[in-house]
Amino acid sequence: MPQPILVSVEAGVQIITLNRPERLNAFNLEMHGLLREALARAEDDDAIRAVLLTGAGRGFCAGQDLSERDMSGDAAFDLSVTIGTHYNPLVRHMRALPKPIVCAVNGVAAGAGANVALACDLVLAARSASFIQAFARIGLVPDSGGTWVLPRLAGRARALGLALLGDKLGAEDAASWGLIWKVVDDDKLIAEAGALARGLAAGPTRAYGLIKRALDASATNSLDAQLDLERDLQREAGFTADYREGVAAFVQKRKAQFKGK
Ligand code: T3D
Repeated sequence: MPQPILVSVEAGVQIITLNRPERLNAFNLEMHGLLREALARAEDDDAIRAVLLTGAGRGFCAGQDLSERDMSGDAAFDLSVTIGTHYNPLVRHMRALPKPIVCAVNGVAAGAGANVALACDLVLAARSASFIQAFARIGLVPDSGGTWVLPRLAGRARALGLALLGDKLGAEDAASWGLIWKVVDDDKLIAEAGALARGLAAGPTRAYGLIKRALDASATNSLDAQLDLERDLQREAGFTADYREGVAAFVQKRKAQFKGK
């Protein structure tokens, strides 16, 4: 049986490919487990300094594998179990990972698949890709952080439109609405996302982790609290070898050689 995710490491980038193309890479339990392991390795292994997430085949990810939900009997599903055990820890881990995650959305991203993509740090989408908050189509509520991230990125009106209607949002609109970083021609997506991830993997990893923390905290902090946090994080950044290298390289008019320390 093919592995439901493929993981490799190249030039400091951990490449994770969701690999159930015949199901548009929908999440099953095995995929959740392997993804969790991959992210744990990305966190622990100093040789990994960025993550690139993408999908095999024509889709990025169609969310929960609905064929795992057998509706033939009367049994009720307590969906808080999978959300609490798999999706929430996944999104929390991605947001808290102290290394940047680039997402290459190669095709349709639906349901939790859309919101997992939006939980990444730099999202590139192929021009033909799309995002669908498919939940209401099957009587559910957006999960995996969708109700948090959508109004913050796109505003309430657009978030409600996406969530209530479950319409397909094309990559160009997703970019112009501020949901993603940029749109790339289909045949250039992987090369461009890979180059971006390799650039990040050669960057000041500790500072990147602190930047993620600062921006995530800003969603709930007052300006006062955020200023204090920036002071504390800058203190931490100022103690890194990469800060010393960055300033030395600037003064010596050369390219910085960051080590991620
Ligand atoms: O249950 C819980 O634990 C709660 C958690 C919920 C999180 C969620 O993500 S809920 C939302 C689940 N996802 C969806 O509702 C999306 C379902 N898929 C679609 O609406 C469509 O497939 C797409 C709009 C994404 C793409 O449409 P299209 O026409 O390009 O492709 P298709 O023909 O529908 O799909 C291709 C194949 O993938 C097809 O299989 P087949 O007929 O060729 O054997 C289809 O059944 C399969 N597939 C697509 N999505 C899923 C799926 N199989 C299982 N689960 C899926 N989510």
